[in-house]
Amino acid sequence: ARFVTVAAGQLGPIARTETRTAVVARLMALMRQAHANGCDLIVYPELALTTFFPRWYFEAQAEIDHFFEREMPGAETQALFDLAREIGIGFCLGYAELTAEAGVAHRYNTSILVDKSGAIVAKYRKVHLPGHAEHEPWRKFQHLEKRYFEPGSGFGVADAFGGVMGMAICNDRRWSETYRVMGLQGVEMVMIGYNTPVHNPPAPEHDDLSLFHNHLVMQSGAYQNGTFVVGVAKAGVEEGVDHIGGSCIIAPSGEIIARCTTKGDELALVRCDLDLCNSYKRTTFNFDVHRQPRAYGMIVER
Ligand code: ING
Repeated sequence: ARFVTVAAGQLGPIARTETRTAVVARLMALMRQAHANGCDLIVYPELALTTFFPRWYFEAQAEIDHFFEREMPGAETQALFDLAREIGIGFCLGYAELTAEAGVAHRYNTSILVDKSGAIVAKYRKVHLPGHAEHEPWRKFQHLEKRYFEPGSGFGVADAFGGVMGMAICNDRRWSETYRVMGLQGVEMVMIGYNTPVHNPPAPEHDDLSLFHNHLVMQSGAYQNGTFVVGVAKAGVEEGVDHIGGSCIIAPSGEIIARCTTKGDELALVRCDLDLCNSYKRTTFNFDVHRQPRAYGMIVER
């Protein structure tokens, strides 16, 4: 057995005016509770330090950049890293990353994995940016991720917590390729934060199915790749927009083995035996024995 006791650290709404310091205090409270319950690792939502700002159209880049982190850890987030190291727990954190590459500014919807020593052992930048790039006033609220972020380059895995760990962010979880690319790298636990409005303006007829679709895609991703999946919501009515909860921990069987039932700050936790992945990776989803890549070419054509 290779046990990793993991917590889904679900967050309720973050107000636009809420300071990073106040949010970090909420994250630290969940981290302490997770540690008190024997957790090795806590997974936080996507963009966990601020309100989900892509719901608004901003003209001024300076106003947009208020929501971004220029360094990680920074002044307000250092306390979270210090607590993690002090009590010996790792974490996965989503945030808006502003970085300079060869003197050019780049902005990503980012997630990092931090180990029990407080070291960043993996960084992932969201590949599937949903929504739209221009202001669309017909919508009750905007979804301007295509405007505010650049897409990341791909899905990697990291050796940490005694297993093979992977990350994805929100809309990524709806695309089967997300899990398969990590599955081909032997992933045993995929950590996915999300901010998902109940209402999807382009397809309101899907609204009643938003929780079902949330679980459907993560359960299938888990089963089809023999991996645990941890899905963690920023939930509740945030600046007037209702977001689903449904944070959960899913076994390689595809079964939901723990879930949150509120739409506030809440923990769900499971002692996961990563060896259970082999029951699927060595049989039904033994890729080397059963996959037929020569038949799949269309998937990677432009
Ligand atoms: N949010 C939503 C998500 O993929 C969405 C956007 C909702 C797309 C419903 C399609 C349908 O969960 C983010 N942040 O990706």
